[in-house]
Amino acid sequence: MEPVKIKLNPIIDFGKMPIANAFLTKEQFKDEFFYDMVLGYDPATHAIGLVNTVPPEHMFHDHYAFFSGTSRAMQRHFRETAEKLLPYAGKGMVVEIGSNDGIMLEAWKELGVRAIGVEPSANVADVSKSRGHEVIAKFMTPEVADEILSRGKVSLVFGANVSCHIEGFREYLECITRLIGREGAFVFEDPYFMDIAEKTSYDQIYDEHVWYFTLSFINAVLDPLGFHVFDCEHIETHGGELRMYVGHKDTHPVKPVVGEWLAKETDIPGKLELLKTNIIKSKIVLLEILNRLKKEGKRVCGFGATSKGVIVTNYCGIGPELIPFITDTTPVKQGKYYPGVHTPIVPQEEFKNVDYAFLFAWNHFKEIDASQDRFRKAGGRWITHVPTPRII
Ligand code: JHZ
Repeated sequence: MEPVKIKLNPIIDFGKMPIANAFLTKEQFKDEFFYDMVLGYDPATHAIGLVNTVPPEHMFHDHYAFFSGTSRAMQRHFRETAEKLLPYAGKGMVVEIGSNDGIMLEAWKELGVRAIGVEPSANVADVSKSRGHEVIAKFMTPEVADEILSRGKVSLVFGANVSCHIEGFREYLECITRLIGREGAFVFEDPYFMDIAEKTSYDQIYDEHVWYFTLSFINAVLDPLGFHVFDCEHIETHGGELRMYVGHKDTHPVKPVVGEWLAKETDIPGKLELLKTNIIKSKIVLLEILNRLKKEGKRVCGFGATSKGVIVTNYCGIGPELIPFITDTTPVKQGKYYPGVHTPIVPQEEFKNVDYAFLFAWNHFKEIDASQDRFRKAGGRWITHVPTPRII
């Protein structure tokens, strides 16, 4: 069968955006990289993705700023996921694409399963190597697939928040289907387009996220390869994701739940149009809130220097005049400036004497709220823009 061809028609134009994980020093302001961020749709395959992409080497390198292990809740999530997927680990190896600092490799190790990580961002890969994990610090390519297969049989390939980053998605799935063969499984979880549309969580759209997945799109790419999604489940991480299970059509019969989710994926063009309108509304209401707080002389800061917050601040034009600083627990982000708007980032210890904190890390709300009792008790209030801008 002919491999699938994807042609994205522009739908939502966000204007110029910086690289979301490129935290800057003052000296780097003048050389900052911007691109036109436009979301597109292909009616033939239901692909939703970025019309203009940033070369991967600009985003994933030896000074990558996102460390998965910064959230306790995510550590628990990956441990529970490994336990759940244990039956798929079979007698072969597990391969994790985008293994970052080894948060999940650690879980496999504890379960006594051999797992190999593939992680092109050398600095985060080094953290996991230093913990004794087997990691190939490269992008996933046919050569890397050969290298893995030379080390042993693969039962399970897993990827969390990485598959949507890969521009050559068809070639990527070709590598993965070769790794798992007719018997193995590929399980991946990424932000689900239906959640983004429902929650107006437009801040999931940024340079690293080349694709916004639906089941319909994944099946369109897999079909010519002889594979399909045979199971899926909705999970709450990162604001709502669909975990999909991929296997060969002859060996993995489709479970009814897949049909149930597919049935919800109707009128994607209509949902994109609604998203476009809601994003504009969201910006207006958010700016009203922040401008009112400024007039009232309230002290506001940002909480969590996330990739997502880079989109909210740049798209809405929220600079240090509205949010003077952002706190974050990640050492490599501290002392740097937020991409595009150049808001200073400070350690979380400096989260004090604040009336309102904008949750750039809204997806970790439960964990954050539970850890910031003092802020709450002192009368502090959270601001969020998901699903609509409001003070919590
Ligand atoms: P968080 C990144 O997105 C990039 P980001 C990537 N493209 C992706 O898909 C997701 O991750 C998975 C800080 N924090 O997880 C730590 C606190 O300061 O929402 C992080 O910098 N205090 C790979 O960046 C940030 O917030 C806290 O109490 O949008 C969270 O980033 C907690 C819990 C976090 O991912």
